[in-house]
Amino acid sequence: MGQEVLVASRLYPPTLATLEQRFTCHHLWQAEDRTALLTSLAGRVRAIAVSGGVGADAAVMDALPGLEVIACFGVGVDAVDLAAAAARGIRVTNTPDVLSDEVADLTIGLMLATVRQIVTADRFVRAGRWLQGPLPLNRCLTGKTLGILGLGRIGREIAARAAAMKMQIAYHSRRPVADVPYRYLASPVALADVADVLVVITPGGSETRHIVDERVLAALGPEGTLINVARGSCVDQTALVRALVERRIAGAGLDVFEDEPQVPEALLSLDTVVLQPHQASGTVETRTAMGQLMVDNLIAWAEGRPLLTPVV
Ligand code: NAP
Ligand code: 8YV
Repeated sequence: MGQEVLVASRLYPPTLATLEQRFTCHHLWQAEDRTALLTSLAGRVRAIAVSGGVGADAAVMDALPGLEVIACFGVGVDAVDLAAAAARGIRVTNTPDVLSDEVADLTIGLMLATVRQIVTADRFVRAGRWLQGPLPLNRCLTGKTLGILGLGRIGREIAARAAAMKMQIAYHSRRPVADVPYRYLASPVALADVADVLVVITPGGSETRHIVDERVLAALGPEGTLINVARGSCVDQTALVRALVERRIAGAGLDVFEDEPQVPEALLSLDTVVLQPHQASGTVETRTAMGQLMVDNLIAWAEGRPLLTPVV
């Protein structure tokens, strides 16, 4: 058996099986005494495999002197203390690109479900209310403006799908993207102001914390819909709940929340909201591809080859 790897969180079982074929795995997430396990592995374990949602802090890094690489299952690495990793010379890998189509598909699905009230309409039929009369009319997406906050790998896939639906595309990132035909807006507020639907797909972390705040929601306005598939931290959730309850925005489709898996009680009873359990990349095909890329990064590290998808 090859090198030892600390598995710091629950992983997709087929990914774990692949990892265990190649490495000796120690399971921190199952340990009754985490400190004792880390102490017993200090100096031996030089690699961590972990889900992006759990990540790694400076304390774990310090507990494992000799740690060389943290391989994340997921593209977002906001739960990894990247500064602490860089300061200790620890490399970090993630799983970009292989999930972009999947996340874009779910984003379009959430947008349709929210604006066309697909979930509400399903409940309407099941409750027998159709027998009493038709569903109230909802709103059209064709020709409307989709504002994409974060035109990166996933943002571009969302844009391509929405353009095929005959939507107008506008976006904001910190700098304009050279090779796209879409309209650039210089701030999140300016983007929300022109958007009928605003999709958030930036990374999480301190730089984007509450990038959608009270002012952005006000600019989106009572006809506007917010879709968040990025991170819960990107949206001021208290302000969002208030805006939804007071009908100052039309609706929201949310895959991510500030304190997952907790969802604010107020959202559960709102028909203008569609809620998902952070499942945008959650298909067998895509989770398998993400897992393979995470394992392949670790194999490259173990064999002394360049990492496939390094973050730092
Ligand atoms: P990416 O290619 O790095 O794209 C990120 C985009 O955000 C870039 O356009 C970037 O442009 C922009 N951005 C970064 N910081 C910004 C800021 N402070 N203000 C405005 N724009 C900013 O990443 P990706 O692969 O598309 O993934 C994006 C994120 O989606 C991930 O980090 C993750 O958090 C989230 N995600 C969620 C799920 C889910 O299950 N819901 C699944 C996958 C990914 P500039 O650098 O030019 O600003
Ligand atoms: C994963 C994600 O569900 O890739 C990301 O950033 O948020 C999702 O694909 C998550 O990372 C699971 O660990």
